[in-house]
Amino acid sequence: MKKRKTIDYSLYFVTDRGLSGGRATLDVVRAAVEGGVGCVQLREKACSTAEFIAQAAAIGGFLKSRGVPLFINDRLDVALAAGADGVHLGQKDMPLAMARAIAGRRLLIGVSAESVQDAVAAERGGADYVSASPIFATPTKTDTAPALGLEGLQAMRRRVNLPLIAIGGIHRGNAGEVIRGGADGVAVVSAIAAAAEPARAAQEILREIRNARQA
Ligand code: TZP
Ligand code: MG
Repeated sequence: MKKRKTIDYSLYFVTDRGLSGGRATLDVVRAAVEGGVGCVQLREKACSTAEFIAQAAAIGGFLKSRGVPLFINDRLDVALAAGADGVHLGQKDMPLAMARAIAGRRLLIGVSAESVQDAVAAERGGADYVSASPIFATPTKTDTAPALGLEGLQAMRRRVNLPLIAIGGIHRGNAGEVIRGGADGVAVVSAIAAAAEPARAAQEILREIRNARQA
């Protein structure tokens, strides 16, 4: 898909081949989409550039047929080469201004914010969404800034109008409180990638998100 007007950030799945128990990333993505995720981010930290592009093209082809956008973690070049919908940049990745100068409006750009200042800068710099990172400490990624907690999330919410997506240690047991804390959506890795039944896991997290919105 290319730049549909509204993106459903409610449940955003970030892939991790190491946590997928030997299952192909495409198969886990299929199940996650069946379970209702509205965004997928392909996150590959170790494979070759050629393999990253091939994976992105294959997963992007499937997602396009489902109207679900594909974001690429870190790598603007891979996102452009594979025709992905967006790129997700951390604070140590390519600066937002450079990424926007290269990609223009061809890519949506999401930025990880580790502080209120990061989030405000991302909004001013023209990001399409901000992810509050990490909300809770998580074994999936240990080289993070200190956990923001729900208070840190609320502080960000007060300062940014962009879609705000919470990541880090989120699962069905705490997704509701994260939404009530001001997040527009939650991003998860292990809660879906490592689940025995990723489709069901996604459905269960979505149910918590919807219940929290109604509360
Ligand atoms: N960025 C901040 S925390 C994190 C990333 C990619 C990992 C989140 O993984 P999990 O398994 O959902 O806690
Ligand atoms: Mg990064």
